[in-house]
Amino acid sequence: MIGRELVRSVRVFGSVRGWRVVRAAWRQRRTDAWGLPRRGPERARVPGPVEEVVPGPGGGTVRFARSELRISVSAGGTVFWGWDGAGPLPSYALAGEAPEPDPRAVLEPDTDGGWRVVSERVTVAVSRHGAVEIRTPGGVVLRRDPPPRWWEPVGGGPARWVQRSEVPADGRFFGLGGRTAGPRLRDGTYRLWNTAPPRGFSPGDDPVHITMPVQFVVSDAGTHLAFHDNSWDGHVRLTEGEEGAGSGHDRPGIAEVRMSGGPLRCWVVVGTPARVLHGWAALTGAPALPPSWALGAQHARWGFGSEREVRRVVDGYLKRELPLSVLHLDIDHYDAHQVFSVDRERFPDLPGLAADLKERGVRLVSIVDPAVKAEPGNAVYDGGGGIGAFVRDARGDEVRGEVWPGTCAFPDFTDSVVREWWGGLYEERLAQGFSGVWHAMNEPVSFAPFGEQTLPRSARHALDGRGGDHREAHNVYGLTMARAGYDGLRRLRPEERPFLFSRSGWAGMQRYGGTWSGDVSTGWPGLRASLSLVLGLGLCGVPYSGPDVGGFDGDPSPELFLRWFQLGAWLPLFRTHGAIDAGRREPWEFGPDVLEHARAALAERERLRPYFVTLSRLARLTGAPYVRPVWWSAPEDRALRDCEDAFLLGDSLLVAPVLSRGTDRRAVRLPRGRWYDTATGRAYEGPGQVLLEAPPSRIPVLARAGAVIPVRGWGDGLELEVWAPAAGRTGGGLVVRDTGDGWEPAEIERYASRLEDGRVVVERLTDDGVRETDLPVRVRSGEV
Ligand code: MIG
Repeated sequence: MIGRELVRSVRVFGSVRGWRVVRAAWRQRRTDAWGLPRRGPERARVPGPVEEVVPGPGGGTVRFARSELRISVSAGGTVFWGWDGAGPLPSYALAGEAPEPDPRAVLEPDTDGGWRVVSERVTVAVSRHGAVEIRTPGGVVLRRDPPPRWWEPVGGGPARWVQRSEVPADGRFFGLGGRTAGPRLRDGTYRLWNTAPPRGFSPGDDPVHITMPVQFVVSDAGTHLAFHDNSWDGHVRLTEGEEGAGSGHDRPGIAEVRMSGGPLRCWVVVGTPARVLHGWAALTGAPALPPSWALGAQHARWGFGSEREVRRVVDGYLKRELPLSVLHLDIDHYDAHQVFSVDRERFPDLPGLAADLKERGVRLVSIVDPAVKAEPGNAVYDGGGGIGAFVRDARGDEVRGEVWPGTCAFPDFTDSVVREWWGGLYEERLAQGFSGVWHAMNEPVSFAPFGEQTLPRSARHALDGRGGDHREAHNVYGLTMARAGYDGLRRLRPEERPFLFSRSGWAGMQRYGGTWSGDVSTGWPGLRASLSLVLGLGLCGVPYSGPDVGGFDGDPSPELFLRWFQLGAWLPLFRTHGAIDAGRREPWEFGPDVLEHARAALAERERLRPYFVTLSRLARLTGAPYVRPVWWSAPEDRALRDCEDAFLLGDSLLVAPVLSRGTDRRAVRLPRGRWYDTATGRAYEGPGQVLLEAPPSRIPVLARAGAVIPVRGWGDGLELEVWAPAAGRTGGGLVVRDTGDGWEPAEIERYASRLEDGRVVVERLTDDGVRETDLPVRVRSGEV
């Protein structure tokens, strides 16, 4: 087995590198054999019977014979519980301190010798053996966790644990970070270990770059999010429930979380989807607000190879009058693949190029990989070495890996001193004229033909003063690198909001920026996977993401490219990308028809830029993702929970991309209410399914009756597009105007629409009442 892998790796990485990566893989194995304790005999433990209860803020502590459970319900209704005395901190997920406990929430006796905490939004009940139930104020059970179980190594060391949870039989699971086979997570086991698949990935490849122990559960009884705050390697096994299973009894849905170490603690947020995301953002941080230019069209490629080629591509867009907002430079613009360097032969004057492009409305963004070539004389390596920045093994030697530059060292971003040093290095990127950064390879990756393509598990990390190893630090590597980059950019260029997106990450990563699909493979399944990732990440609090339009590898057919482009145009990060040996990704390379249809998609994206600006602001203010599952505002509609091929963009639009070949019409499942096909103006009534035309020129997009949508109108001015409310109904929409790329606070404007004698009227709602709008209004639907 290993033999065959070896031969393949030599072929894949080329012979010199091939043997080097083989050596690296052996080295990793040896490091771990030495640095990790062997698994010896273990002792199992359960909490045992309740013995004592100590009231505390927001709840208190319930002592069992062999463990204790801390419970605290916050003023906003967010629940925390932690076993073995675990509290909310330290945590890489939380934005700051734990939320204030609800002063009125106290532990009180429940039936059967148990205890409960009753608060306005949620009740937590603890049985006398340590089962925990989350109930709605009406008493309906949203989640029931039987007592957990630990396995402790007899010789000491981290305990493994398992926590089962039961959810209502009709419940559906979502989330767990970015999953390729979602958004609805079918029965199966999902690993919690950020992983770069060795080749491009497709639906079902699991795990990929961003895993999170975040479950989003939708059921008739209500919606909730459960977060096991623990970054160790683990698995979540999901089994959907069944109503009336067996002798007419419901079989609950089951989520079983198994962790290889780390605290057993959990946050639960309940309420409508909007409320859950709001609570989640309050806990883990508001999403970073991308600069406005990052909401425009973006083009990337691994292997532009030279300034000339960059100019050729940008000219290609501009001379065809195709809008382009951002161009990305990949690792091939580095000097010999070394981060924070430039190949001056191919890019002799990057600042000049950047200034030129900026003048033409195109920003430059740079890839930043974490691995640093371990070679004295390399300035970054020398600088990092001087402060002990690089990850070491258990013997104290710097850990080495193989990445693009060759033999590399890895900064330990779980050390605040290292973060500060690394953030300072972005000064070089800014001096080269870059406007933003794109983090990759930060799972982190170290090439290896066998074993895992990452650091040894025994590698030591600072973990911000606590000390620990890669088993705990691995999943937060990308998150802490993002923090370093974001904080660095803020310090270095305080007047402009940082633009950063990161391939790997963890719960809370939205504080520093967004993400993208990673190397999604070119093909119809990859197209589907890319939508799944965006939806799942949005429900985990990361609203800004998008795929490699066209797929990462190979050559998309013109049809596939076009359908990917048409999907991408409606996603927050709209970026074409491809590997160094992949085919073209410029819209004009696929023939005149594709070019015309791509032009239409680009034009529509530009027209909707004010709506995207509004959605980005709302995401920051409320935690709601721009891209939402169709059940977002109607989670009680069960058919919607199973609809995975369409999404809501904000409150107003429903987008139904074409995800399969040879399609010119498709079924679209509508939430309740009236919806207009934006292309034909025809009205449809939901709930239910309709068949819509999806010619090559466009994908179906529907507008909610009554919607008021900010768009770019005549002369690029802001304009309100309004879709007539259904008779007897009203509508509305929110608008946040673009205040540029700085930190100016923005105001939410509220608009209402109604019918008056069959005429559509739009008004602005303010604190002092209703006002006429000062914005031009365009009514888009004649059907009333
Ligand atoms: O091993 O930098 O996901 O976007 O083009 C592949 C080269 C390395 C992976 C990134 C991809 C990027 C590529 N990188």
